[in-house]
Amino acid sequence: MAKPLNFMTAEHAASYINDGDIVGFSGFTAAGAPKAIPTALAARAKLFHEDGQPFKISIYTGASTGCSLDSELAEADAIAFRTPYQSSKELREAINSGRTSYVDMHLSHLAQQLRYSFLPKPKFAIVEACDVTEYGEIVPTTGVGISPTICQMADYIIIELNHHHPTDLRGFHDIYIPTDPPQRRDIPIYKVSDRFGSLSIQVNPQKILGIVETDRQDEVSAFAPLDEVTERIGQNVADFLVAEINARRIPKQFLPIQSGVGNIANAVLGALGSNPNIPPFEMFTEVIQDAVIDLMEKEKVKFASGCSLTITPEELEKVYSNKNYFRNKIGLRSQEITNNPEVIRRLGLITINTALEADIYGNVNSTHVLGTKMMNGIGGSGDFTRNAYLSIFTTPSTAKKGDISAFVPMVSHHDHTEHDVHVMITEHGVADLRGKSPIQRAMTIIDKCVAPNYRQMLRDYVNHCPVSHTPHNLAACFAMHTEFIKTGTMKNVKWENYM
Ligand code: 0RQ
Repeated sequence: MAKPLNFMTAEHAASYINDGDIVGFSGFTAAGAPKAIPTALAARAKLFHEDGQPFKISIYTGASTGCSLDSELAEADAIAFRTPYQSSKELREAINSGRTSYVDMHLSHLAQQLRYSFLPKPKFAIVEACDVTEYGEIVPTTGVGISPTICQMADYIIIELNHHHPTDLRGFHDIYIPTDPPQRRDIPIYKVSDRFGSLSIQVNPQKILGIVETDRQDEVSAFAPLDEVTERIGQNVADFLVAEINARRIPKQFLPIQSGVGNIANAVLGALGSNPNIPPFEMFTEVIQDAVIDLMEKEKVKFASGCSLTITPEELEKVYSNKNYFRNKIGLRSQEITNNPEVIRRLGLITINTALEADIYGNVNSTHVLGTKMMNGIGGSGDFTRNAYLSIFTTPSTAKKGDISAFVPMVSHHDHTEHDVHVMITEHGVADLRGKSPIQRAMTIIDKCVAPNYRQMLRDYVNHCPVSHTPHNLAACFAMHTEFIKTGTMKNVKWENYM
């Protein structure tokens, strides 16, 4: 039965939410994340705190969000619990100081784990939409994330109807919630561009508590210009993939690409796009970022399936001024589908993600600085890497002006294991780890990827270790980390002090 739309202010909407409530928000990255209600909620939390009263909520989202959500609520000390991913400085601080409990999850897992009751269900779903009807039809904006599932599970839904996004964004989305086991069937995506879901999220209109009208652009920031290191990494990835096509390990028509977010991913896409030996390709990815739109205009990217259009306002303007062209080239789906292992394995993805730190045997840490401090989270990198046709990790060979080597004897936290990582690429070169034993992987990584001034140090580590399948000295394997904590640099490690 239809329910008339009940318009209200953001403050009024926020007033329904109380200390201890669980709220699921739409969006994936800053794209499609609510803005007005979280800001009003942060103000509400501050008022409670000034009055000496507790006010903290639990938050589920697709991934990271914009600053109005994670940063403002973290600043107001209003987040008790957060999952599955974040990238906000303020929230990172709250997590690492123990004020916010954080569960770092594979992004494909969250929606189904909510439906399985592995986590408590959200009381509220706050969802940004470009259109909503009195019959409960919600058309998301630029990010889908976990919106279909939180709308299904929440007791109440509040809509931020954002007029910045045209209502004819309808047609970009492909919404589908898989049936849960034991009834689950295959997800019928056999080509990247296959669509099989609905154009909107259908909910019981009685659950829609209210509509808050806004006109705000997504809080997506621009990329830093390419520097020499990111450019070299991009080039090395492109050259490696061309060599793989020539060696016929990648079919000549190429395979779909997944690439992470950030400056390196942008450089990699730029390099793939400008390389004449890489044929026009498709993307089956999470985040569709600026470079993808440029490559679509040049007909180098034929189709992109993703969870969000995380693009700067200038790029979004291009899409909106040519919607009919882009509607046939972009499919926005929930992260349960974009990151689905079944589909990733079937389509044969080339996955390209970034390591924070890697070890000489090919294990990757994407999340924890010095093994303890959370940076962002694993995001979708695990979903894609484990199921890839060909998994690549990129990283600059050093951080903090060379005082940190990205390559160490043993990673201080494990996100992606040696079993999943096929290729490692830095500005210095490409370490192809396929079919290599641990010691062969170590020698390849040291020779091809490690910064020249750390190569002998890492060779010495291996040579000082007792012969074994994976040579390690447990007293010394974190010496580079320990030395950095003590002295501010990894450059002067002396193994004899540790072994
Ligand atoms: O810190 O800015 O204070 O100097 O870490 O490093 O090189 O700017 O790299 O922004 O591309 O992020 C892995 C975090 C890389 C990201 C990670 C310091 C370094 C700097 C950031 P400063 P860079 P990026 C799909 C895929 C996981 C999720 C994922 C990430 C800061 O790519 O979160 O892949 N990935 N999702 O100085 C200590 C080291 C360090 C170090 C770098 N070894 N030790 N600090 N830094 N290496 C997307 C989604 O899932 C949504």
